[in-house]
Amino acid sequence: MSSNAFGKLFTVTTFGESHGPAIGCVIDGCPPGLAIGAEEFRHDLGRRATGKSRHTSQRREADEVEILSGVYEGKTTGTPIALLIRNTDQRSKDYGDIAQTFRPGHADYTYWQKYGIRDPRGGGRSSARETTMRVAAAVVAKKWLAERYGVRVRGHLAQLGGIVPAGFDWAAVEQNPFFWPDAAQVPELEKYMDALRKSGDSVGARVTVVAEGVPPGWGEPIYGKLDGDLASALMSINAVKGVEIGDGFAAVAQRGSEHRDEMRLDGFTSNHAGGILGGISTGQAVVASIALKPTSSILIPGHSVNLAGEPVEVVTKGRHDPCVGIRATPIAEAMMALVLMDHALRHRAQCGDVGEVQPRIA
Ligand code: EPS
Repeated sequence: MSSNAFGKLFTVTTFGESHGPAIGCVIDGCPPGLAIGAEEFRHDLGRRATGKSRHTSQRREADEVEILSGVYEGKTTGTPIALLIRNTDQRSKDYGDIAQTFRPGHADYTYWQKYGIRDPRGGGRSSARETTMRVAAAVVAKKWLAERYGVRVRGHLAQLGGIVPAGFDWAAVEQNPFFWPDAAQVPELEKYMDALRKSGDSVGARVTVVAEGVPPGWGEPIYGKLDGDLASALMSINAVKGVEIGDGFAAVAQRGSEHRDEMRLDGFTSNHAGGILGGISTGQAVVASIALKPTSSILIPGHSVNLAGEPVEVVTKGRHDPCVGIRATPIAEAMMALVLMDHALRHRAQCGDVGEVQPRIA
């Protein structure tokens, strides 16, 4: 099995390598009649792209989407939607040394062990470049979810290294290159990132993603749980080492009386569950967080071995992200939207006739 596809009714298959001629995806199962144009991909792809600030990789890709199929006269036809983005700013000579060795903490080693061959240029298939197509596919999912159900998916950086938001304002998130919810802290983040870059090191981050407007009932027991599928989708993002739904690991230290979300007819009084109970949405906001590791492509020398089996010291040069979490907010949103879209269609297929059941918590 190769596992480059996911989803059951709304499926997304991605293909391509970081330094190959192009990357792309095929979306299958999209309902017909959704208006979509190539220009609609620009906003989210721009939010995710490299080179937008000095704090990310300086590779400059146009990330212009070509719609190859599945759309006729501006509307989806129900047939597979193929999207293509051509790579234009590869600098493969940066990877000359890496071709002969393995970056400590990178998939270089595990791809080699698995396949016995690898495309080292730009990290090949293991590169975060692949996430471009997840974000592109999710533009379709986000639009359908918003139009059909009023669902809104948005995210923010929730921790950068040791720094946590002092305040919270959704309006601030799109106004700075970090997706940070407290505008007053942006100078502190810039100073931190400048010093980090100068040191040649990298740092981890936490991203939180929230979907509002999800109706109750999406998700399936037992092996198709909404939180299970979300965890799998979010964990599939490059560099993710942890996923939390709602209170996540904080639940370990909580009492039942604290953790439960009490119910009144006019609403739940809290949302420790992150909008999911028994693998099925409650109608509250679906909330998930991811932990992203510090990137392994750093200038600090580290011990490794080369293809000849000799000990070597590795220093990774090139245009790398000192904190990949800075660009991960649109990617986390994308995976949340793709999972929700799949579950919306799955719920409609089996339980579309059930309708609204009373009592419903507002
Ligand atoms: C990446 C390494 C860099 C990043 C790349 C992700 O690639 P390169 O060395 O070719 O510049 O620029 O990110 C993107 C190109 C992108 O679009 O996200 C890695 O190792 O994951």
